[in-house]
Amino acid sequence: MSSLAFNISNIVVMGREDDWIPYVPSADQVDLKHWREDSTSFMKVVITFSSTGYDVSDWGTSTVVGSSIAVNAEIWKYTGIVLPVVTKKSHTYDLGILQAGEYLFTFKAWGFSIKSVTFKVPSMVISFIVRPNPFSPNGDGRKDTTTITASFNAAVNWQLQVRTQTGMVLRSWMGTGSTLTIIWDGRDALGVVVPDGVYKLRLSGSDLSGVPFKTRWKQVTVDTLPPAVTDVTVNPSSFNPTLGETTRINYTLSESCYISIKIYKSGILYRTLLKNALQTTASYRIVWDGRDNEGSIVPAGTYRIKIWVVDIAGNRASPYPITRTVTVLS
Ligand SMILES: [Ca+2]
Ligand SMILES: [Ca+2]
Repeated sequence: MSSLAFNISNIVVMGREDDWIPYVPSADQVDLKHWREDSTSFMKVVITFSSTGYDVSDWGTSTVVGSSIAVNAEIWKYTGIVLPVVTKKSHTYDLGILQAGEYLFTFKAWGFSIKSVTFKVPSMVISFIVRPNPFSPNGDGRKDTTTITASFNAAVNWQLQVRTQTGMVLRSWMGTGSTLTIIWDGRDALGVVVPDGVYKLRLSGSDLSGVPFKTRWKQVTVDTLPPAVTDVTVNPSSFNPTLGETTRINYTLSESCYISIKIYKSGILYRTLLKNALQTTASYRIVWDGRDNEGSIVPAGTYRIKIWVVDIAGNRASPYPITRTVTVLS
């Protein structure tokens, strides 16, 4: 718009003094609107101009001092010929995650306060994390507990519950503060480890003046069942890589797992085919071309293929590793 105005003035009004001068809008030209997306606050500023001869070269960045937020924009007016068309220019400021409270937002131009608006940020959950998930409270030393952490934008009285899918409360904790860390050992209130399954975590509470914050939910999975690895075959059981032959390692997984497959001879590692690869429930065929990790064809002999399978909750398939042999011919 401004370049159009510039062209018009140059062509139509030869020799006229054209310039951009600082401009300070009036309050009724400025519209301020606050909203939140999740826990992040935004402020949209819309300025209405009476013609095309205005520009905002810099919207400024928001500065927060206590409960006051200010932005300072640089706005220009063109002194040449312009089109008398109402134009709007807008910008949205990301105010970030604000502590609970009431805020005064002031829009300034060239250091002059133009318009202010107040808005409230209620207390709320900022983060709610459960990790590891799934976990396996079976006492084998791997992922036996899960850690639930949460943070709030104010000190709150919180309550955390573990519930069944049908809403029965199995375990609960409460406290006061702006963060929480709970290590759940998979036991209910009576100390009994809950059965495998998917449970609901419910985080609720209120700020210190009693105003409740929005309740948040998360799912957590208890899985103590080791994965089943079936139909483990190596086909063919002998092959000659110097002739371009390969062999295939086949297996079927009962659930999503991390898989490592390594090939050894006399205890020496020759080839890593998979290393902690995440694979979903399916049948797999992994090809070995008879080469080592450097790409050279391995010496003839009998090799051991070791397959380590662990599910996401840390349960290991038995045996660990699963072993098969294959003969390399030359
Ligand atoms: Ca475990
Ligand atoms: Ca499992």
